[in-house]
Amino acid sequence: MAPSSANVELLLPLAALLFAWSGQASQAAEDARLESARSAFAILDMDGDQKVTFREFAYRKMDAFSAPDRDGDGDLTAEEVLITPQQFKEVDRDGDGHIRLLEFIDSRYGQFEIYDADSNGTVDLPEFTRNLSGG
Ligand SMILES: [Ca+2]
Ligand SMILES: [Ca+2]
Ligand SMILES: [Ca+2]
Repeated sequence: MAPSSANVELLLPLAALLFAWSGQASQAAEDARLESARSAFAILDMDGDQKVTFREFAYRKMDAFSAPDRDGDGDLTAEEVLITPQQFKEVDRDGDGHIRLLEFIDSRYGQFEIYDADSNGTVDLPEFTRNLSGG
């Protein structure tokens, strides 16, 4: 069950989630988001112990960033990620229309500490989903 090799198709939902979690408010969207959160969590939790460490997060978030980069140019455009123009603007700090890896890492979507609400060094599923639902 523990995914040990990076699989782009597995990581796509994670990438979509990291970039799109504050989207629509409908129940269906919420359910889909929770489902995505569970699969994303499973991807992040490389050793399957139900806890995501900083190291696991750091490793997988790189994959999450590169997975949607369809043209492989090393950064993400609005066409490559599922976010609103407002969210894109928030992450695209220098406003050049491209999300670069450092911009992603600096954004709230890329911060382990923001997920680790109780600051105990690991992120569990409730913490993960709570943060993704914007709470
Ligand atoms: Ca783990
Ligand atoms: Ca930029
Ligand atoms: Ca924690």
